[in-house]
Order: sequence, then structure tokens, then C-alpha cells
Amino acid sequence: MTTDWKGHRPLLACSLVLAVGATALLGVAAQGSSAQGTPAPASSTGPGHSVAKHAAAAAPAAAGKHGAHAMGGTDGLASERDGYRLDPRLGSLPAATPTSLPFVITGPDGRPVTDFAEAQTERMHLFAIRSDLTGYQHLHPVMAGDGTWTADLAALDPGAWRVYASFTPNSGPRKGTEYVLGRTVTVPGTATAERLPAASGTAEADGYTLALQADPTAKEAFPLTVTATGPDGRPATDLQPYLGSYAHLSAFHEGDLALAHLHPITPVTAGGGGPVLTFYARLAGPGNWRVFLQFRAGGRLHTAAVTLRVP
Ligand SMILES: [Cu+2]
Repeated sequence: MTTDWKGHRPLLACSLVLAVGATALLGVAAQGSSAQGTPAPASSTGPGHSVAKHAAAAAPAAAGKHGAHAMGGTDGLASERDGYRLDPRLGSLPAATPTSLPFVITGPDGRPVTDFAEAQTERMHLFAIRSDLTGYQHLHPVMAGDGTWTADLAALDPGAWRVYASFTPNSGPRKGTEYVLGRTVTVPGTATAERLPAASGTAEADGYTLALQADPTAKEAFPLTVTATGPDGRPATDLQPYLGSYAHLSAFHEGDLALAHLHPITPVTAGGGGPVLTFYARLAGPGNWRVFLQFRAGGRLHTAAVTLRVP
């Protein structure tokens, strides 16, 4: 994976010097955070839609990241792209109990796709988040022979949920193109929206503290470093690979629920990872992004969340 990012290294080197010296941690500008009302339906035609899509289309650097691989729509704002469609077999899911979401990806010929390439060690990544950016889930569904995927979700609170399928066709005209398609699924019941936590420079999970440092700019590539401290208060150096890297970061945009993956630059090597991990980030628009950091340590998977404010 590291070699894929050669083109970004000069930028990284320059920006890191700035980042290290910068006192502008992520905890600034929390006051601009808008109050949350009831969860708004995650429409695929919201006002941020065209903006985000435009930004994705104008991202040649990202398009070249996999070399021969091209970049499809990867913000999850659309349910269909290049003839590929995310088709959940259920439009609503029950609240407060573990549940399964069956879905298919249909291809340009209208039939379910069954041939997928592995990306980050899996052929399908499914993400779910409620419209107030709570309840993050990251799953790896199982596919039946006919192309029907089943995602086993943990209990969901009532509200509007956005589900995202991240996949790469392994055959056909778009072979090797990465897609993230999204759909809104309703969970009936009384939805109580949570206010988005203020922007912060640190996230905590299971005794680990993750300090984030970045100087984010919308629609432009920027490096983001994560420094991990273990439960014993010492720099964490025992991170274990998860999905082929030492951490997996997903960011969701407040409002339109655009999804961004933050790609690791730090290579997986022999021995443990940490305490410093570096990511390459590209966020489609200004505003608040809820960033979920998943990492494996002590034989367990941990998930930390932090709000990142992009001016
Ligand atoms: Cu995944």
C-alpha cells in the first residue's frame, strides 16, 4: 500500500513539518458546530451532493492512488454509479435488536454482481451511521452464491441510517474501480438526535488515547497524524494490523453524510505499530466531520471517535 502513495510523499514531508510546529490542533472552532435537530433523512439529493461529487470528480491525485485502479464514486452520496447500484432488500430495519440487512450490488446489466476484488483484505465493507453521526458500524458481510450479501448489524436506535457498501468489481468494464454507494434505511420509532461532540484533538477508547494533529483544508490532500498512548500512559507501540494497516479511519460529513476513508501511509512492518501513524486525508467539504478510528491492540479491536472541524 505504501508504494501507492509515493506521489504524495513530498507533500507529506512538507506538511508534516508544519503540522509538528503548529499549535492549531483540531480543537478549534467547535463553536461553529450547528445544533442538531431531529435526524434529517440522508437524502442522496441534498444540497451538498453536487458539491461533494464535484470535488470527488476533481481529485486526480486520488484517482491515481491505486495505479491501474480507477476511482469510482467513493463518497457514498449516490446509490448508483456507472450502472452499479446498491439495492438493499429491506427499506426499514427493527430498532433495539441485532438485525440482518440483505442487499445486492447490481451491475450495468441489471444482474447481481458476484465477482468482487479484495480491498483492505475484504471483498465488501459495509458501514452504517445514523444521521446524527452516532452508531457507527463497520462490517464485512457474507455473500451467497447468487450475489446476495448479508450484513449482521448490531442493535440500531430509531432514526434515519445511511448504509454504505464499499466494493471493487473484479470483472467487467469497471474492473478494479473502487465504489462506495450509499442508501438510507429507516429504523422506526422515536428518534432522539444527539448533539455532535465539539471538535477535539484527542479521542479515547478502552484506555487508549489518540492525539490527532492536522491542518485540514477542504477538498485538498492533507496529512493527519495519530499518536497513540496506551492504557499505561506510555506511547503505544504494540498496535496490530487490522485490515492490512495499523488503523482504519472513516470520516462522515455532518449534514450530507458524505463518507471519506483516510488512507494510511504508515506501512505495516514486522513488530508492532505505533505510537505515530500517518494518514493521507482528503475531505470533500468544509464543516464538521466525525472521524472513527479503529485499531487493534491487546488482541482486541478498539473504536475511537473524534470531531474534526474543516474550515
Ligand atoms: Cu471493512
